[in-house]
Amino acid sequence: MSNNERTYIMIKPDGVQRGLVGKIIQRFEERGFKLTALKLVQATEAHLEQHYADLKGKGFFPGLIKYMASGPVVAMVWEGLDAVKTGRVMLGATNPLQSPVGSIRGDYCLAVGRNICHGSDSVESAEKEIGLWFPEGVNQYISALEPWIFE
Ligand code: RTP
Repeated sequence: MSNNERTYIMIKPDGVQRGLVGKIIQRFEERGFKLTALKLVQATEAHLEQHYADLKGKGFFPGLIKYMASGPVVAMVWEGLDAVKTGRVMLGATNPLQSPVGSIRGDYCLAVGRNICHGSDSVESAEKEIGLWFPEGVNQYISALEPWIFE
């Protein structure tokens, strides 16, 4: 493996409410990624404002924060070859209208304001987001299944 990236993937409150947690996790498992961390979190608005700090000032920002705080999210770290880029491809485009059928958003949602999942857009933002959502750390488990088999 030429890299072993980590990406932060989050199932948003609408994805949790609609019962899509299992399906989304299944896609990452079946693709070959390793689940490194997972938890259900009711995030505060202050925490979400930190997560979406780059979007502060956008017209949709207040609505986005309210939506993201409206219920629990599933916070996850997935690890493997090109996890960041492949994770984004698996999610689809930000707007479900532009998301190909076969991607998570292309199969399960319709509106940009209810797009059910988040994935880091670069290795740098992944590390930042993992630190924000898992301040306790994600490497506390020693797996007997090393090295990870992905092919
Ligand atoms: P995400 O961070 O959630 O993975 O989304 P993204 O990188 O694909 O897109 P970004 O531009 O960072 O936007 C973050 C989230 O804001 C909501 N949004 N709403 N109403 C709108 O026009 C609008 N635009 C963006 C979406 O929930 C998007 O995922």
